[in-house]
Amino acid sequence: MLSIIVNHDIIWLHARHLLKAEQLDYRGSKQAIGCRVLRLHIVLLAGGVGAARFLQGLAKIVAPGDLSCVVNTGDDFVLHGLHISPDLDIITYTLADIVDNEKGWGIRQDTFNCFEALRNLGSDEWFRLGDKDLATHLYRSELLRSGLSLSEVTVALCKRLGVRSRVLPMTNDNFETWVQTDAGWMHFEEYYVRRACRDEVRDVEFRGADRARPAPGVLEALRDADQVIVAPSNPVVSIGTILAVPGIREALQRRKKPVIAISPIVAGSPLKGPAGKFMRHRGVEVSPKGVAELYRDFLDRLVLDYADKELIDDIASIGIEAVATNTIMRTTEDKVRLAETALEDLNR
Ligand code: FO1
Repeated sequence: MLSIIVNHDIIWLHARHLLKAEQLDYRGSKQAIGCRVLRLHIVLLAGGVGAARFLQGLAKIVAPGDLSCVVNTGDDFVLHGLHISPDLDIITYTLADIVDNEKGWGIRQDTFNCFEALRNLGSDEWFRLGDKDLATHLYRSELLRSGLSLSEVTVALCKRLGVRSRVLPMTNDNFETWVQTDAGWMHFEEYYVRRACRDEVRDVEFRGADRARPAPGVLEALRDADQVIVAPSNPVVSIGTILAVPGIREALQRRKKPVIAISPIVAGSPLKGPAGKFMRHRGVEVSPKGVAELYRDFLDRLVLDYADKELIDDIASIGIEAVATNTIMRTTEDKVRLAETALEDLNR
């Protein structure tokens, strides 16, 4: 056994031949001790904050070059003429290890001078763009205006931020999630941030879905991955959007290798956010069983919380194996353990 000290982390690698330059800054953890280093390709279907928390664990046990994230862009919108991609940024900042862990979005220790100045000018600001985050949006919007696609801009941003995993927008085409409440139709971010998810959901539309094409590399990644993991994100408006891009759901259905999901619902409530309201609107129960039903045509295995272990047989009755573990991610150790559970199929 060989030990290497990298950035004060001690990583034990079983196999010397795996000691390649690309792994030297791969953030090993105590959980990696005694584990083999995975060399298989993993694809994560990801929304925003919930996915990012899970990704923090996954990125500690999968080398950057072996990990791709297919990210929801249904939350994208234009603000002050800038293209905002909330979930792409949360995932990119997480992989760059600059995400604000307290908020779950934005850049750690960012300031909000521009946001405050706009408010002082009387602007009706409701979406808090930090100053450094604003630079990301200026950079992205300028590159988009120069003719680059969202995928190409994301590659450029990842490169600048030192992210070596692949971050793939689900589509480069216009796709927006709109929500109808008693207050009328509104963009998802307006529902989520401005109205703080307080209204009941009357209807949901994925505008542009029928014309959207998967971004380059998405279908190939889903076809070739040794394992696809569906993050503990909102199954309707974070993962459901990805599945609504024509061709993506079918690519998952065609897979021979496993697709695993982590339930974002524990004991009848979402870990975070309005997933319950959206699942009720979809007519499924707010439970891991409801999650399994939404994914039943492509899912092999569902990881649920110990609190829901009595649902395991019920979920087996719709043809999906369920395993119970602790899915509440408070510490880094919790996140790594959950990622290890999601990868257990690879050891079978
Ligand atoms: N979430 C909020 O609750 N309030 C905000 O002001 C806010 C700003 C923001 C800026 C950039 C960014 O990338 C994300 C931001 N988020 C904010 C998070 C975002 O609205 C949600 O996490 C997702 O869209 C839902 O997945």
